[in-house]
Amino acid sequence: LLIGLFHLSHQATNTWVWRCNQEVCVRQHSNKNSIQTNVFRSIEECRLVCGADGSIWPLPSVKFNKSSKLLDINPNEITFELVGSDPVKEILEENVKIFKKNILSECRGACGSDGEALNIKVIVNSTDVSLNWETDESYELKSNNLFWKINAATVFGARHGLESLSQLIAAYNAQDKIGLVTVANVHIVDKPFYKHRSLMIDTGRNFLTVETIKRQIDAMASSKLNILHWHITDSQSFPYVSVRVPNLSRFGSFSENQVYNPQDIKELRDYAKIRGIRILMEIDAPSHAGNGWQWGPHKALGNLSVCVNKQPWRYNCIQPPCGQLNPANIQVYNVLNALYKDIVEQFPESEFFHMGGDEVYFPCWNSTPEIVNYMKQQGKGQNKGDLLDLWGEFQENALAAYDSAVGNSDTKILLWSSELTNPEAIEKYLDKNRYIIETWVPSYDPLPQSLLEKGYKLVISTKNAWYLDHGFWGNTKYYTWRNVYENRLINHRNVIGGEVCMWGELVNGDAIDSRVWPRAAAAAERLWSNSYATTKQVEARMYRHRERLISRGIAAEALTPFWCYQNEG
Ligand code: CP6
Repeated sequence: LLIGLFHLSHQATNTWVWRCNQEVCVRQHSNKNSIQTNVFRSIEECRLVCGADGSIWPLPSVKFNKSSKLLDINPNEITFELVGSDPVKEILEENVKIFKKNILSECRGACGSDGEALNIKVIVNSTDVSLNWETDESYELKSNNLFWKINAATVFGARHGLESLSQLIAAYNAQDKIGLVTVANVHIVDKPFYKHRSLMIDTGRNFLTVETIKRQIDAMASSKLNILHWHITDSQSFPYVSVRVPNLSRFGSFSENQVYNPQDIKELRDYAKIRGIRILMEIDAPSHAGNGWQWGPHKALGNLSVCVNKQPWRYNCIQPPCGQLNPANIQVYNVLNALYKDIVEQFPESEFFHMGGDEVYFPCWNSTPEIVNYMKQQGKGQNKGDLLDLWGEFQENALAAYDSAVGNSDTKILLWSSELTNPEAIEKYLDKNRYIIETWVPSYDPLPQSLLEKGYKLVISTKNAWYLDHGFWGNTKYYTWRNVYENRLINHRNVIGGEVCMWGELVNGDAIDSRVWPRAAAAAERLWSNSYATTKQVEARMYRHRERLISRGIAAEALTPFWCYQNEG
C-alpha cells in the first residue's frame, strides 16, 4: 500500500513538459506555465523539432529540411518495400533487422502499439556490393507523413539512410506506456565529406572479445564511421591465429583463449560489412613486434626477433618491452609472407593493408651483434642514415612479401609516420603511389603539410585531439568530445580522412565503451559533415546521440551533469 501511495503521489507531481526555447529544449513544470502549445512529451521528442538540427548524428551534409509536425508510430506495423536485386537485398534485409532493433531500443523494448503504420521504401540503384574508397555512400531520404522513401546508389548509402531514419524516431512517455514518434515531413540529401572515417582499436596490449569488438562496430555504424583499423598485434602479445604460422599465437597470445581464430575474423569482417564498415588489418612491423616471434631458434630459423621483453623504453610497463623484427634474417620475410597470405585470404577484396612502421628503436638493432655484423658486410656503420637504410630495406622486403601473397602490387599500404616518413627521408624509401601515411603528430606540427607538398596521401590522426588514450598515461591531457570535435583536418584532396585511436595499454573490454564513446562520434561528425558549427551549437544533439548509444547497448560516458540536459539543452 505504501509503495502504491508513493507511486501515485509521484505521478501526480511528475508533471514536467519540454518546451523549445530558442532552439534549445528546456524542462518546465506544466503548472508554472499556462501556454499549452509547442509542448513536448519528452526531451527526445522536443529535440526532433527544436532547432534546425533534428537529432541526426552526424549532421546531414547537403540538405536537411523537416516539418515540425509529429507523427506517433507503431513500430510493430512498419512495412518495408525493398527494391534491389540479389546480393543487395540480403544486406538490405539485415539492415532492416538492425533498424527495427534500434528503434525498439528507444523504448527499451516496451513500445506501445497505438501509433500509425509507416511504409518505408528503399531503392538501391546498383547491384555492386563491393565496399572500398570508391563506394558511393550518399543517399536521399524523403517522407510524406506515413510514406518514406530512401534512394541510394549503393546498399551502403541505403544503410546510412536507414540509420538517419532510425535517428528521427524517438521515444516519449505516456501514462502507461512508451510510444515512438517521428517527424512527418523530411527531406535529407546526404553524403560524407571524407571517404576514410576510422576508429583504431589495439588488441595487442589487452585482449578484446569478439563481442566487445562487435559493440564498437555497432557504435561506429550508429555514427557512420566506415573503417575499423585493427591493430591486432604488438610487442606484448600476438593474438592473431595464423593458419600457416601457428607458432605466432602459440608463443604470443596471453592464453589459448585470448586469440582470434579464422572464424572470429570472418565473423567480424561480415558483421562489419553489413554495417558499411571495412576492417583494416595491421600487423605492426618491424617494431612493436616481440612476443610471438621468439620461436625461430627452436625451428632452425634463427632469430626472427631481437630484444624481446628487454629494454623497456618508457615506464611502468606501459609502452613496450622492446622487441623488434630482425632485418638481418631473411627467414623473417618468409614468415611474413605466410602470415600475409592468411590475411589476404580472409580479406580478399581488400584494397589496403596497414604495415605499422612506427617507433623503430635504433639502440635495439644497434645493440644486436648479428645486425651490426650484417650492416658491416654491406659496408654500413651504425649511424642514423645507415639505420634508416636498414629500415628502408626491411620495408622493401616486407612489401615484396605482401605483394607476393596477393599476386599483384595494387594494394595500398598504410604506415604510421616515423623517422622513415620524415620529409627529408621519405622519397628515398617510400613510393607515393603505394604508401599512404597515417600522421599522428600534434595539430601544430608541420609534418602533414610537408608530406602533402611532396605528393603523399594522408590519413590524419591528430595526437593532441584524436588519441583517445591521452589523459590515461598520467602525463597528458584528457581530450573531451569538444576537443575531438574541434579538430579540423587539413583541407586538401590528398587527405583521404582521419582516425581516432584507442591504444590498448590502459583499456580493456570493461572500459573501452566509455573511453571511446561518444568521443569517437564527435570525430565521426567532423569526418562526415565537416561542418562549421561550434560545439555549443551541436551539444544538445551530441547529448542526444550519446543517449542513443546507451539505448543501443554502448556504455558511453557522461558528457555533462544531468542538470545541463534539462536546463540548457
Ligand atoms: N603503440 C603503438 C602506442 C603508440 C604508437 N604505436 C603511441 C605512442 C605515443 C602515444 C600514444 C600511442 N602506444 N604501437 C604510436 C603510433 Cl602518446
